[in-house]
Amino acid sequence: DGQDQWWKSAVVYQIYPRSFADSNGDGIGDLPGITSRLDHLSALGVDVIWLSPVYPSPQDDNGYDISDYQGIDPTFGTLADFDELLAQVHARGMKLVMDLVVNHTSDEHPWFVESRSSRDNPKRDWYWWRGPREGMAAGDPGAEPTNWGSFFSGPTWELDEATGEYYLHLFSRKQPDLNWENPQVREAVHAMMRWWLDRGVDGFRMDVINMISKDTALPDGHQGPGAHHGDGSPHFLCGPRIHEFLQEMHAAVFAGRDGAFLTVGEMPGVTVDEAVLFTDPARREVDMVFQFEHVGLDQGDSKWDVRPLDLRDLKASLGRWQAGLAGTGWNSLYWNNHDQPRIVSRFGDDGEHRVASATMLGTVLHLHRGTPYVYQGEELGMTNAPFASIEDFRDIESVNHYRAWVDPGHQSAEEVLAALRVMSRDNARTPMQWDDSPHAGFTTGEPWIAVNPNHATVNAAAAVADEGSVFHHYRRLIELRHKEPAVAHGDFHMLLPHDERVYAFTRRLEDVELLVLGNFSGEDAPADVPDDAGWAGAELLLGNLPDVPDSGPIVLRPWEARIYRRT
Ligand code: ISL
Ligand code: CA
Repeated sequence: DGQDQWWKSAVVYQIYPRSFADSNGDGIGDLPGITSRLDHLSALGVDVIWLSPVYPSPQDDNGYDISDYQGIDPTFGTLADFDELLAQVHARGMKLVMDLVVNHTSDEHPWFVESRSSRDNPKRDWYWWRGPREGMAAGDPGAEPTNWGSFFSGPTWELDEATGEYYLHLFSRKQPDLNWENPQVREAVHAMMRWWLDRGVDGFRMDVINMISKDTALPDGHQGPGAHHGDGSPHFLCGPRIHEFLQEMHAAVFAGRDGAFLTVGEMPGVTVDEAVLFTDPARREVDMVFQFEHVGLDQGDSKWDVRPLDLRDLKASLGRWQAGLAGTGWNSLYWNNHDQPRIVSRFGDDGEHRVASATMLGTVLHLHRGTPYVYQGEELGMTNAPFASIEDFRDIESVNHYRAWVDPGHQSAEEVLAALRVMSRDNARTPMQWDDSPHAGFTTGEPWIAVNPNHATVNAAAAVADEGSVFHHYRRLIELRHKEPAVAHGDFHMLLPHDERVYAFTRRLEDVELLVLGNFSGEDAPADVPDDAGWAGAELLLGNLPDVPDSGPIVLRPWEARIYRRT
């Protein structure tokens, strides 16, 4: 029944190295900085660390543009620093998972430098090169081979003047897409993965891995009225050979290797049905996927079209994923990562009810069926950043979006800034708040991006010293997953799908039943679940507010969460 799969009762902690801890005062986090802070993670109790990219990189997209897969960027340290970090992680009984970014490389990777050097270079076919659209000349407006828009604004094609052809880049122009149709590309990636496993790493988080198989005909995408570009995603998301490529990777990299590994595929736009296929253990593709449906519910046509969350949509979405992967497959659970705004600012209340709402959100998430991911600072209830002007932003996505909309006058600077303040990825990338000292204990130098001024009160030192903090609540949630098998392995049953304020569900494993309740509002809310008075007398495993009455009916206070257990 899958209980042998160790990652089902594990919790993963994501480190964004640039913003975690700086050891040498250059204002940028690094590997020795991480090593120096591992006791924080041991105290929290996490099982696995996922490290965002630390490889040599021009840092156009903060390391998601890799120029050497088998090294460490000098900004972050050396391979010796890496080996030391890995040894220290293992010494604490944790595992380390690397970020695998192989949909694209940097344009400064030697493979691409060769590929662009001439049309008949042996590596030409390692990337997607195409001539201009039929009947047009290279460089003509609209001559790009397809009408696709890049994730980071502008077209997905860049003209290489020297050879007169365009190359494909779904992300920035410094992130050319690898051509996975070419078997040499696949073999090179597999060899690189084996090299890291030989070094001792425990698995991979696979960046946009459902984009590696494209429709080789490269058709145009649908272009709505007023849109600057077409939507190419139907032609590159979960493309025709994606399952073949992942099965081949598993066979070439993991099969027959001793060890307990974790693989997670980051898959924007993946459907429940596709996710079942990706995570069916019998198919040997990946252990779990990262899906994005629930973090798109407060967005309209684009992520910059910000809308309020309707809690019923969140329950419908997460509930559908729980049901869809109940029999076969496995969920990842997350509110935050380095691409998402802070959850307490997004679905909670980062003012008066910061601690209550952060702990409620953590409770609801961690009690779903799946492997929870904690993003650095989430365990402190870190909030979005008070960015004043575009000069405060660093993220290529945010800066490009601003230029693409404000410069030509499509929107005012204030309109664009209002959306950036809510949705920009930089909200997640402000430095980790270790203490209340001037740069939050992150660096002794000038931080590469501003520290959130609320570090005076929101910081790890204060949280660890306070039993009522977000940190200790997350620690208890992680401990609960380790101790109570129903959390990892129980069935999931959603309650109150139409309630606009209360999130409620049960988990059941054999004769153990858990009831999980969360109030997503700043008002008292009755939890109108079947037998609530009976539940009120059951064992309260964990709550986020003091003085919980032990008789019903159950009325949740603002942002209150409770977990009951009965047999
Ligand atoms: O945040 C996004 C833009 O709105 C997402 O579309 C994001 O780009 C997507 O989830 C893929 O993310 C991953 O690949 C990107 C990188 O910029 C992200 O940081 C990474 O998590 C390209 O490598
Ligand atoms: Ca540094």
